Amino acid sequence: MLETNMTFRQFLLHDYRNEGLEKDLVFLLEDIATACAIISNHVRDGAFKGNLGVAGSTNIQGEDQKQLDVIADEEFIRHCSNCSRVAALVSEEVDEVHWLKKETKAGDYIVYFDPLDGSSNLDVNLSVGSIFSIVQIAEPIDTSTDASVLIKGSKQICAGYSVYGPSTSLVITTGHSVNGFTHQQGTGEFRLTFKDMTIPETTSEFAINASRYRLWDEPIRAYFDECLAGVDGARGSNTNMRWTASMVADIHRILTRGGVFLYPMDEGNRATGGKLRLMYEANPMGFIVEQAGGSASTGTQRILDVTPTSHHQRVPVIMGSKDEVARIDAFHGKS
Ligand code: AHM
Ligand code: MG
Repeated sequence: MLETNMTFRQFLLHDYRNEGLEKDLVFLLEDIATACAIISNHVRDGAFKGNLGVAGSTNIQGEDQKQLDVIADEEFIRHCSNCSRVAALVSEEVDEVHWLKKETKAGDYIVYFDPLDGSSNLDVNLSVGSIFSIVQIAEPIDTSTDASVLIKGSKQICAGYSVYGPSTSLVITTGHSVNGFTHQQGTGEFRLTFKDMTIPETTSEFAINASRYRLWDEPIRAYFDECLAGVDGARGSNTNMRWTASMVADIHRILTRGGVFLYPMDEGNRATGGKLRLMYEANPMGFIVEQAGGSASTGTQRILDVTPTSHHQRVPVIMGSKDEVARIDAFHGKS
C-alpha cells in the first residue's frame, strides 16, 4: 500500500514489487529526482550566483538561454547518463539528439526533457520547473538518424515534472495513477504528499494568455467569450481565470483543484504550429493529465496520438478537466 510520507525510493520499490516497474527504471527515476533537487537548489541560489540573467547563447528555438537553462540541461544529461539502458537524451535546449548508444536493444529507453520550463519567470521569482518523459523502444532503432526518436506520446511509459515553487514538488506517472512528492528540507528526500492525484471532470477555472485574443482562431475566441459572459451567457455559470506563464505551475494547479490549460495555435505562432513543444511539454503533461482522469487535445486530436515529424515540433495544447476539454473540442467541431 502507498503510505503518505513514504520516500520516493520506497514508492519506486513498491512499484517494482507490485507493478513490474523495471529495476533500471527505478534507478533512472531516482537519478532524475536527484537532478530536480539539484536544479531546485540552483534556482534558489540563482540571485546569489548571478545565474538569473541571459547566458548569451540562443537555443534551437531562437530564444535567449538563461544561465539556469544551461545548468539545468547539464544536470539532466549528467544524471540520465548513469543508466546503461538509456539510448538517447532529447532536450528542448539542444538542437540534436544526444545519443548515448551506438547499438540499441529492444527495451532501451529514450528520455525527453524540458530542463527548465517557464524560465521567463526566473527574474521575477515565480515558479518554474522541469518536465520529462520516458519512452521504451520495442525494437532496436537506427542511431544514425535523429528521426528514430520521433515516437508518439501514446508510447510513453513514464512522465513527470518538478515545480520549483514555495516548495519543490515532483509529480510522476508510470502509467497507472499519478502521485505527487514534496522535497523535504533537511532530509533531502522527496516524500509522498499527494496520493493518486485526480482531476475533477468539471471546472469553472481556465488558464490562457488572454493578451493573444486578437490572434486566436474563432473556436478559441468563442469559448473565451462564453467563459467571460458567465451566468449571462450560454454557459450559465461564472468562471475564474489564472495564468502563471509557467506550464508546470498551471498544470500542477489543475492536478490539484481542476481547471483547463490552453495554449492554442494563433496568428502569432501558426508558422511553427503552436507555441508549446510536443515531445517535451505536450506529451508528458498530456500523459499525466490523462492518467489523472483528464483529457489532452490539440482541439481536433488527442495529443498522445499526434505523429511527430520533428523532435522540436510544436502543437496547440488544450488539457485538463475532461468535460471542459470536450467543450472546447466541440467548439472546434470535434465530437
Ligand atoms: P519555455 O519552455 O521557453 O519556458 O516556454 C514555455 C512556457 C510555458 O511554460 C508557458 O505556459 C508559456 O511558455 C508561456 O507563454 P507566454 O509567455 O506567451 O504566456
Ligand atoms: Mg518549456
